[in-house]
Amino acid sequence: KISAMPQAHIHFEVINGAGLVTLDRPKALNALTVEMVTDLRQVLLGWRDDPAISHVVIASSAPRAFCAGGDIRQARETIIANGFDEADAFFRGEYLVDLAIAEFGKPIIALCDGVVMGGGAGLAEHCTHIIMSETTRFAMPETSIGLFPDVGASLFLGRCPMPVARLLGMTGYIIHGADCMMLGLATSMVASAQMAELKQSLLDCTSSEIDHVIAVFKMDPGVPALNYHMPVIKRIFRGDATPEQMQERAEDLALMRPNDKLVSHVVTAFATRCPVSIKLFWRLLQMADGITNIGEALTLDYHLAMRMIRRADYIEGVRAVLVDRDNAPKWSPNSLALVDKALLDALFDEDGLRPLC
Ligand code: QUE
Repeated sequence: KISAMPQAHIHFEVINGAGLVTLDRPKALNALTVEMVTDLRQVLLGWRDDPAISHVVIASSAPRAFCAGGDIRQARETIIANGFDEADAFFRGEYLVDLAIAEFGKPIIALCDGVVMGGGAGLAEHCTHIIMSETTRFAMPETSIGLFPDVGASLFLGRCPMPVARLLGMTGYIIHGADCMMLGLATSMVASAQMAELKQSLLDCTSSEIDHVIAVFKMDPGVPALNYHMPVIKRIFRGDATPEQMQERAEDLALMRPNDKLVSHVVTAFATRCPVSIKLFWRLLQMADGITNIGEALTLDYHLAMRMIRRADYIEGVRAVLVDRDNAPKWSPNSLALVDKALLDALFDEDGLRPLC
């Protein structure tokens, strides 16, 4: 019924005993609307309790993108037009889908060709099988729009080495499939040209055959580019330095290594991304050891998101990146040093924390 709706941006099929989810909003790189996440959760809850469904495949109709994130432009517009209720519901809906994936109880396989960013990483990272390819571009870019890496990133980035987690979450650095394999953010690599055939084989197999099917298609991920950069990543992000000190370390390194693309990315990120977002995620990673399950992680994300979308930085960040595309946001406060402990304490204050479900 849902997939028969005109213009639906997500489709559901049952093929043999397997469920197939197809993200189909290619012009927006499958950015998730409130309708898409609501439908996806309803279908997953039904399939979870349906003994005829043995496993699920989540794929995209377009090889360019698995999913670029949540439709934060739509969320911004509903805030401006109607206040915060719809935006709160959108973020809650997105996190409830992530929870439904994490708690599905049967294998869920994400076929992650192309862009896997923000909310797209949320869909993929809670699956039991995360298949990437040589075209995969993975990132958590939210610090550029006044938000923060959410969708359970305190868990899946929290499992990465701390300097790498900080690089990815605080600066939105883009990594590839081989890097994701090294970091445990992907479980297998398959050539992009083979992805359609893999999908068909996964729909034709039983759940006990999944690992064998993937093994037949898998390719050598190759050398992760991040390996080469690791000494510099550690020099900038290791230890108990403050974000201001990390920014200073990056600027010092840039003088000695003017052609190092990673260092210049980090310098630019600290200079241009939302200072509150950067410090919030730095604090969230400090807490990550104490966050032990996905429900806790997503409840905290929901709480933080409701606080963050009420700040002017969110409206301004989405304006600069997705609406006017001038990439010149005016943040308030506009430097890391001005984001003091009291400001962060207020964002994390658990008074008024509403459980996700
Ligand atoms: C940070 C984000 C997102 C982003 C850019 C950021 C995000 C998202 C999109 C996006 C991309 C292409 C589209 C679209 C949205 O961009 O979550 O509608 O066509 O969905 O810097 O978090």
